[in-house]
Amino acid sequence: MKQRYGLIGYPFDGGASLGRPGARYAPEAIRKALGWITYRIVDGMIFDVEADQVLNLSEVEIQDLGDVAVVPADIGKTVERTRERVAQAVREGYFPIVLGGDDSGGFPALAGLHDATAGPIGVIHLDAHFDLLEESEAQGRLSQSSPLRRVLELPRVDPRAVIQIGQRGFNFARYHAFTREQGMSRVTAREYDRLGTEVVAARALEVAGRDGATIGVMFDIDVLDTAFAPGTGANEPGGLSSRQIIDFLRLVAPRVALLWIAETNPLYDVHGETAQVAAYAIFHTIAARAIAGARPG
Ligand SMILES: [Mn+2]
Repeated sequence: MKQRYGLIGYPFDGGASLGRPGARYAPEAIRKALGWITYRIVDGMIFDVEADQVLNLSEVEIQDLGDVAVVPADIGKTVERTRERVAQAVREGYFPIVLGGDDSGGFPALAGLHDATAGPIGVIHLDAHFDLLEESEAQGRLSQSSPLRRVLELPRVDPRAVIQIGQRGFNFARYHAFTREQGMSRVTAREYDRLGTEVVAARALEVAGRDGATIGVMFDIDVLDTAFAPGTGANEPGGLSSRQIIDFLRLVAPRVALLWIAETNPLYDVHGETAQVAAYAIFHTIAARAIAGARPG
């Protein structure tokens, strides 16, 4: 059965209401970086160096579905259109790879998956932050600080099927109680280092795959340490390495149904390094799924 991957751009940063705008340029930068990988596909074949095998991608379709018709002055309309676009792609049999944009797109990406599937939805949330802001005057309810909070409100999302990975530093006191009360799981950046990628990936699939849930990955590039992903809106030292995130994604990829990748900010990037990590994350996901013979969903 043919594997279909649909790239959908979310060139929007109106949800970066307190931080640094510029993520609207990320879809273009990531596509360009991805081109440096895909041009090595010749006659459907590419050498997956770390898997030590040649992948035959003749049954793998990587389709650029273009950008969501975002409305820079209207985050509500932008979110709604994104939700519909992602749902449509899922219904057409694509594994959506949604390219942010700021993290306001995380909610509609998961909501689109939710709308187009049946049964429970699980979430693997890779992020330095919690993204659980209920609402604020400055940021509203749909900003880059709220996507996971809105995802938790979707009818078929059980908070016990949500795992947050890579959080660190310091945050608002209220999130300590909230995450516990909800029954969400968390592996901090420090704990990730202690446990190792294989243990964390297994735990992620166990939690998010609860009750056979369809799993979406919300990947904020700032889960990576500043040294590996300088081009982002809110750098937090002490994060994961490129090695860790690539290995993690390869382990969970065969079991997931959507990849949302957010917060690459070309205006703050250095030599395009951050966009390159994003592109690597995408192609390693595709490669791992190709090897596993995974189907959409
Ligand atoms: Mn973040």
